Amino acid sequence: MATKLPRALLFSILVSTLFWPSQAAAHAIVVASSPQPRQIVSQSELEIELRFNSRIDRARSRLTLLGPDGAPKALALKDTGVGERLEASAKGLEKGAYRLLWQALSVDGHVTHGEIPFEVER
Ligand SMILES: [Cu+2]
Repeated sequence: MATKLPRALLFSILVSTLFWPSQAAAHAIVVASSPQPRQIVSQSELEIELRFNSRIDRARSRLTLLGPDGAPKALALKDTGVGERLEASAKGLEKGAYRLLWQALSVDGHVTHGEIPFEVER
C-alpha cells in the first residue's frame, strides 16, 4: 500500500520548486547609487546612498571607503529602517581616487559585495 502524502504538502513542494529560482536570484545587487560608478565629485562631504534590488540586513552589511592614501575607512551606516538602502556620510574627502566597497546581506541569506569607484576633484 502506497503512503499518501497529504495533498497540501505536495502542493507546497510543487510551489517551492517553481519559485526557488526566483528566490535564489534575489540576493542583493546594486541597482542605483550615489555617487555613481566613475562619477567625479567636487565636494569634501558626500552623502552616499546605495539602492539594492532586494531588502537587506543592515546589521550585517557594510560600507568601506578606500581613499587615495589606500587606508580603508569603515563608514557608519545610517539607520534608514527596514529596506533596500544603505546610506552613510563621508567627510573630509581629499582630492584623488576613491573606491567605495560594499557588502550586503540579502534577506535570502546570501552575502554579496562589490565596489564603486569615484573621484574627488577640486
Ligand atoms: Cu541570493
